[in-house]
Amino acid sequence: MTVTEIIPLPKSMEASGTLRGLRDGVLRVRTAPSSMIEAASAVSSAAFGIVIVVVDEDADVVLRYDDAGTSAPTGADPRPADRRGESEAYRIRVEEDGLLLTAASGEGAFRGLLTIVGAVTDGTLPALHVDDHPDHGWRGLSLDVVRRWFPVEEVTRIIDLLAVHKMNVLHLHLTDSQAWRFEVPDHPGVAAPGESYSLKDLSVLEDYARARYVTIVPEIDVPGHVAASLVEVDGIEVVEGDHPFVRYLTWGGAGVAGFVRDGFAVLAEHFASPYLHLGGDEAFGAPHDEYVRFVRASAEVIRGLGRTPLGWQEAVRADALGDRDLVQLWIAERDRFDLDKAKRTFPEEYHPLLTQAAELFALSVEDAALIGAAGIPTIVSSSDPLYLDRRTSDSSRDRAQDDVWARLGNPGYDATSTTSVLEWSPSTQEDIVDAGVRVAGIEAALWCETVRDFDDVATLLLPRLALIAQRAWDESADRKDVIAAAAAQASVWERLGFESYYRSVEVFGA
Ligand code: TNX
Repeated sequence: MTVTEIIPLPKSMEASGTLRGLRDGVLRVRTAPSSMIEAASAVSSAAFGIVIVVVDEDADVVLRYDDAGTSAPTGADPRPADRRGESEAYRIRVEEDGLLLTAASGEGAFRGLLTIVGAVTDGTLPALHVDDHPDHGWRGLSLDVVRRWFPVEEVTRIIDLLAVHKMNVLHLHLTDSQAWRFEVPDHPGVAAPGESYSLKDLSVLEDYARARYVTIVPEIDVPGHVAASLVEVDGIEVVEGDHPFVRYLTWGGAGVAGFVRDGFAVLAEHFASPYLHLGGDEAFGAPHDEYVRFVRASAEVIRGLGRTPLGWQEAVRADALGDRDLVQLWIAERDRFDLDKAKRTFPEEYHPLLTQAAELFALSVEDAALIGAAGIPTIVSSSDPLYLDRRTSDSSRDRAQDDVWARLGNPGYDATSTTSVLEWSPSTQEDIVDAGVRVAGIEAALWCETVRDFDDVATLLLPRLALIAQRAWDESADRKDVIAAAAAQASVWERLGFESYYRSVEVFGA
């Protein structure tokens, strides 16, 4: 019997027949009661319809892990630099009449339990023999909650999906030109009315994610990407560039430094993440010295809060990040700015902005070398193939869905096939290899300029996110097995509320 219905596929997994049937769809685990089991049960019921309970005898699974019953999840520290996933390692063996799951930590035990419930077939537990741990300690998704508003309930659904696919970072892009999405108490006018997270919401999200070993890494995107969101907000000075769409902040601007400090302080208070993201991308129009000053000052604010700064790749040009910080590489070679194409894609009124963008993007060619030379641990988010707002080039087996790309997805990117990520890894990306970049992890990104509803979210996310989860966990898995495992997840995605996943012919067949 082969089990192929889990994604990411474990590093090593064999199933020698069936072990026993689950009684009443419940998985009985012998271990000390802990909040880890409660969270694993919540994810398992939502995704697989299997409840996990703690029993004293006659268990299906005997669970041993170092901090059994004592430590609550700390919020997975997706510790990046050079640390592989030791703390997430787990193994499964057949023993007496049940399975023995051993793990180095609650986190590893959580991953192992999800492997077990994922492997249950027709209510029957297979005789599993598994040795598993991830290649990358940071396996993330960046979610743009600005261009489209995501209520708390939708974010928690996405957190469950991440947990099922053993991903451990949800990067929340909380501010952008269109809106500011969280409450900052001293600046009451800033948060978008009715469509922003209250302080309580932030805590709800943090607790939910943390229980599931997902770290929320929150971002304030400054000094660019502030076009409309901060204009006319209680005394925050926004500089108007030489085009109406070009606006940016300067550190010396009235009210700016205090506001940015207050914003990061709120995030530090509500999120346990060791990392806070300062944005720093596409600061169109900002003079270089102002940009440098801003990024350095923001990084200092974050350090002052006892956290580690992380910025988009442009931030490296400010010489503000070092080998104890993190940087996020996103501009893939094939997406380097094509001014002529952009001018054809966007209306004339945007052209002056596009020219400024082209100048800034021209600098991106050097970023990987700067990052490599500075030894900054790097989260790889290459727009090709990790940007999920890219349209897919393969068709859907559901004819009606074929038309979706007429409106969904970023028109500036060339389409690529759903499974192209299976041919990609940071170790095949030339600029990373040539510059000797220290890879700290992998993060997909969902930008939402064209997203209307949650069905659109599902279409863009899946099945690609599952394939990315596999690459981040173990890139040596066999391509055919990975595709089969992804196809077998459809019922899980439906249960979790992602019914509109893309029926890619490459994954589901014609
Ligand atoms: C670039 S990625 C952006 C986003 C857009 C995205 C569209 C990044 C750091 N900035 O603001 O939404 O492209 O794919």
